[in-house]
Amino acid sequence: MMRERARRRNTQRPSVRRTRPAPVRWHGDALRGIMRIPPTASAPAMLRFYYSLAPNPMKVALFLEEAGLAYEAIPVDTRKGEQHAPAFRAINPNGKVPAIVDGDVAVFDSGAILLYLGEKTGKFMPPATPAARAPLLSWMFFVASGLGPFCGQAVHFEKYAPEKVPYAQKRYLFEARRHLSILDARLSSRRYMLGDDYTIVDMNVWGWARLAPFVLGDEGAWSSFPHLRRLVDEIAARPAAQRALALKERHAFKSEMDDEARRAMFQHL
Ligand SMILES: N[C@@H](CCC(=O)N[C@@H](CS)C(=O)NCC(=O)O)C(=O)O
Repeated sequence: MMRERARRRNTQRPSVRRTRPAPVRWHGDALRGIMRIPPTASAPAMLRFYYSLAPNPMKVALFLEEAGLAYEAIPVDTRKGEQHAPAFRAINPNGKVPAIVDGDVAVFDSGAILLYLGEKTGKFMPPATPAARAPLLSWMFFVASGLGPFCGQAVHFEKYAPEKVPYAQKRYLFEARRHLSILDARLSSRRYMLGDDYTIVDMNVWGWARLAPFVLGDEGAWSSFPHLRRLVDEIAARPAAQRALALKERHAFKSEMDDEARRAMFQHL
């Protein structure tokens, strides 16, 4: 009887051979990386992080490293136009990095990813009270709608626009500087953007703020933003920031801003 039961157990429960998904590593191109890797119960798919070395992906790299999350970094070479691959557009219809795929969930836009990961892990977040969420959301959107776009356009008109447009140069440099000044003023009376604790807002700020001299085309720019500089330097000294920046050793992104790169990144040309 017992032997019969054991026989039935063995035949009724076919053994499932769980194979570990073969992770796509650094050598893959964007399309290889974008392919879905089916999760198994024993080995859930690793979070996939689509990145380049630009400021917005670097903030997300910082969070992933700070939180100690396992992730698979998949380079998207925007100067080769890989951001327009249909498989990548399915993840980020906006065709820009960063983006992540976490199980069945895709998230794009650096601020949204920071909020998503912060809420999911509970790390680097202020208390979930209206009073604490108000400055969190205000500063997250300040970076997303102000600091990021104005710094980006300042760099574009200074360094990449095919013609010099003095009015645009002046306006974007002015606005980039103005946004950096607002951050500096905020940090003059508190250690971090939200007070005593290091949060996703500081990571969000770090993405562009660490490049202030480059954005403003002014080597001496830090003298105008001593408090912001203190924050940027403090973050730069963190092991997680060093690991995030070390992503540059992992993949050789195209460096030339040639016709192919311009066609990929400045589609209005
Ligand atoms: N609002 C987006 C902006 C993303 C963005 O502009 N990404 C740049 C790199 S920092 C990019 O992918 N550029 C390639 C392109 O525009 O084609 C975010 O914060 O993630």
